[in-house]
Amino acid sequence: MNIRCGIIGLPNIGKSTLFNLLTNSQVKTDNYPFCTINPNIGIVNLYDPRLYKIANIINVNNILFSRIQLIDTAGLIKNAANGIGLGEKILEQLYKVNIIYHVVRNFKKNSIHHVYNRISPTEDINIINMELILYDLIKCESLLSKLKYNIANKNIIKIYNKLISCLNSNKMLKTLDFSDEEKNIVSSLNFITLKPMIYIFNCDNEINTQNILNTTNYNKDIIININFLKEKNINNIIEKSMLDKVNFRIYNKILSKNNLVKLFMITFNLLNIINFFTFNDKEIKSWMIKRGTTALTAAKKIHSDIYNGFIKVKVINYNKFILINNNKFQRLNKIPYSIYNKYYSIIDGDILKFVFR
Ligand SMILES: Nc1nc2c(ncn2[C@@H]2O[C@H](COP(=O)(O)OP(=O)(O)OP(=O)(O)O)[C@@H](O)[C@H]2O)c(=O)[nH]1
Ligand SMILES: [Mg+2]
Repeated sequence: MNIRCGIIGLPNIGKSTLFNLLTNSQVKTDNYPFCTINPNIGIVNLYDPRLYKIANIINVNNILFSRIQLIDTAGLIKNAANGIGLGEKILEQLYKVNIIYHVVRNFKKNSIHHVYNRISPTEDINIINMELILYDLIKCESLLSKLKYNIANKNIIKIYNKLISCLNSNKMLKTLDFSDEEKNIVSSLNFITLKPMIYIFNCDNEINTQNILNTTNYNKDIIININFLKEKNINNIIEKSMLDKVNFRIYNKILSKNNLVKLFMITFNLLNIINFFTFNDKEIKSWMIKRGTTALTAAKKIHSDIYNGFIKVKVINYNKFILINNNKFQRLNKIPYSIYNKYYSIIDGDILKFVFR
C-alpha cells in the first residue's frame, strides 16, 4: 500500500523542520520564506510501540515499520490558487497525496519572520484553506466546462454543480454528504478538500487548539500540538534502544510520550488503515492494509507464493500475545495461535503466520 502525505502551510513556519524530524534527514531549513522551492521527498517509518514490544519479547533486533512517503512543499501564500508564488505547482502535487499535514505556526519568537507580520493560527489556517478551496473550485469549473450538456451527462453535471456550490460558499468538499453514486464519481477526481487533513501546530506551549478549529469551521479534521524544535527524533531513540536493551522500558516510556507517535496513530485512523505483523527469527515486520482486508488479500501483499498456495493462517492478536508473555504462561514456541481460513478479516495488531503449500 503506497501512502503519500503532503506537508503544507505558509512559508517559514517549520514545514521542512517537521520533514527532517519525521524522515531523519537534513534538508535545508532557514529563517526566510521560500527556503524550500522544489519539494523534498522522503520516507517516514511509522513507529508503532507494539512492534517494538514484540521485538523485545521474541528477541529480534530488526524492526521493519510501515512506511509512507512524505512530501515537503514550498510555502503557500494568498492567491496561490491563481498562480501567485509557487501556488499551482504546490497544489498540483497535493492531488497525488492521500493525506495532508497542515503545519500552523504557533510559536512566538519574533526573530523568525512571518510573511504577514503577525502570529495568528486562525488567520493562517483560513488563508491556506481558502486557497485549497479555490483550487478545487477552478478544477471543478474546468471539468464542468468540458462536459457537453446532454442526457448522458445529466447526473455528472448535477454532481459538479453540487461541488461548485459547496466550494463557492467557502466550504471544503468533505463537509458534503454523498450518495454511493456520487462517491464513485467524486472519489476518482482527487479533490484536495476531500482529503483527510491533520493540523499540526508548531508550538512553544500547549494551547486550546480546539477553539481555534471551531472558529475556522473545519472541525471534521484533527489537530495535534508538536514542538518541532524540542520533539525527540524517533529514529535516534530506536537506534539507541536497540543497542541498549537493558533500558528497554525507559526508551519505551520516552517513545510512548512522543507526539510524533500520536501523529502516526491519527494518520492510520484517518486513512482507515490497520497494521498486521509477521516475524521470523531475524526480523519483525509491520504491514499496512485497509480495515476489513481478508487473510487471502493480505497474503498476496506479502508474496504471490503465499497467496497461490494459501492453506490457512495462524493468528494471535497483539493484546493476547502481550498478556501471555507478561504472565509467562507459555514459552514462545507454544504461542496459542487460532487457525482461520482465507476469509478471516484481519484485526489491527494481529500477528500472522501463513501456512501455504
Ligand atoms: N522558535 C522556533 N523556530 C522554529 C520552530 N520551527 C522552525 N523554526 C525556525 O523557523 C525557520 C523556518 O523553518 P523551516 O523549517 O525552514 O520552515 P518552512 O516552513 O519549511 O519554510 P519555507 O520552506 O521557506 O516555506 C528556521 O529558522 C527554523 O529553525 C519552532 O518551533 N520555534
Ligand atoms: Mg521548507
